[in-house]
Amino acid sequence: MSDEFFPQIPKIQYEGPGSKNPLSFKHYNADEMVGGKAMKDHFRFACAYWHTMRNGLADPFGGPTAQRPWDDGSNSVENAQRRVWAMFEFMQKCGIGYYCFHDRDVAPECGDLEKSNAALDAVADELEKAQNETGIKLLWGTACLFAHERYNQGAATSPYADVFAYAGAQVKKAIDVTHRLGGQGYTFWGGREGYATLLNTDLGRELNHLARFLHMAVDYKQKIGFEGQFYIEPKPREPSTHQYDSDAAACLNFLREHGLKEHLKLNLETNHATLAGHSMWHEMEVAAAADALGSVDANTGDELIGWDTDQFPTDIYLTTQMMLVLLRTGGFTTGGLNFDAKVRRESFEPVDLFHAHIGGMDAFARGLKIANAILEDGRWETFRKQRYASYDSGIGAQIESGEVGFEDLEAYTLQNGEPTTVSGRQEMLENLINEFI
Ligand code: XUL
Ligand code: CO
Repeated sequence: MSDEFFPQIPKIQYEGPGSKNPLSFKHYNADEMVGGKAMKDHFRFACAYWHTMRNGLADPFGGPTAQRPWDDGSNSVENAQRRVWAMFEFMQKCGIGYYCFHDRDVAPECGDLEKSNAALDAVADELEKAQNETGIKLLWGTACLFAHERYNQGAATSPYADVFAYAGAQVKKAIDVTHRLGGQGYTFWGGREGYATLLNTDLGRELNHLARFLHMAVDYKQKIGFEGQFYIEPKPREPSTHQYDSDAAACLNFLREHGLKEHLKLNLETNHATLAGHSMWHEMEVAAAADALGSVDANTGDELIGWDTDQFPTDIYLTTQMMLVLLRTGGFTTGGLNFDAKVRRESFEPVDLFHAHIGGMDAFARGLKIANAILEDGRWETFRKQRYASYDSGIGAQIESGEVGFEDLEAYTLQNGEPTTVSGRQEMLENLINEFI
């Protein structure tokens, strides 16, 4: 294993809850079996290239602070290629098996598309070598359709057809590179696919353009035989005032309306759920109910700050809730837990990247163990099942199977009289969950 970029830092080991070593896992133990599956296979942890390698930690009030000694700050292909090895050394030392990238995180944008594509190919050569040497895999790739000034009014929803065309060409290349690197998925996050004001916006036309774009992507994927899963990532606002993929329900509606449902699953991000006024638990249940829970961008927001702070997840209630959904739905197939998260601007040293990822992985390990214990205990699941038991037989079963209509319900109720209900027992259930935390 290379020791060039983080020479002071050893490979992070599991030392158990009693360890006082901050550079160790207290709960995440990759090969430990929980509920019949190794921890690492439950989570499929991934590292986000854009935050870990490319985020200088600027905020709206001040410039970058991050110390990244391997990065000479230039836009050269050589610098981009060196970064690949820093990223892979970091992931190896953390024991993270997957990564995710945007085309423009890994390679520079070089003036024209041909040159940018050549730079991307040159960095992809290096990524391929690093993948082969380390066994680390690509969870998903994506294209940055929001940073360059051409995308100032969107990409697929830009009012300018030439911008749409440029975005299509860029995504074609990003899918090619993802395919070449054996990517298990490809994510569409509509960075500026929305509007700043309705005064200048033809909303219906923009939505149709977005659907055309995704259909083109599906056609291309099928043409080249890329078998990775496509994801769409909801987010309600920021940078736009309103983004069309505003939450899980809006995405599902859009996909169904445009005949795309079978081709895309959802990549849900915790901080985006918060911005949409939902809990992550809610978003995951919505996706799971539609059989569209694909992958997760694991982070958290600061509820006292109104923007996407992309912090590392450390809240055990959050990770427990997320793992309850994942365990109940059978877990990830193509997806995983991608730490779409950045260290604070104050945490500018390279070692902080380790503390952050260790904390996130340990928080999920605890969430997994707690969620598994809750499910094995069975009282919670039994309560929820029991609450709906009136639909298991009699009139309830007839309602679910579609055998009865309003006239039957009228006849039934005239005979049955006033229904009885029992308490929802919220407080009892809150106490039950706390037994395991
Ligand atoms: C932005 C965000 C993106 C996507 C990938 O808020 O989450 O990084 O995950 O484009
Ligand atoms: Co994200």
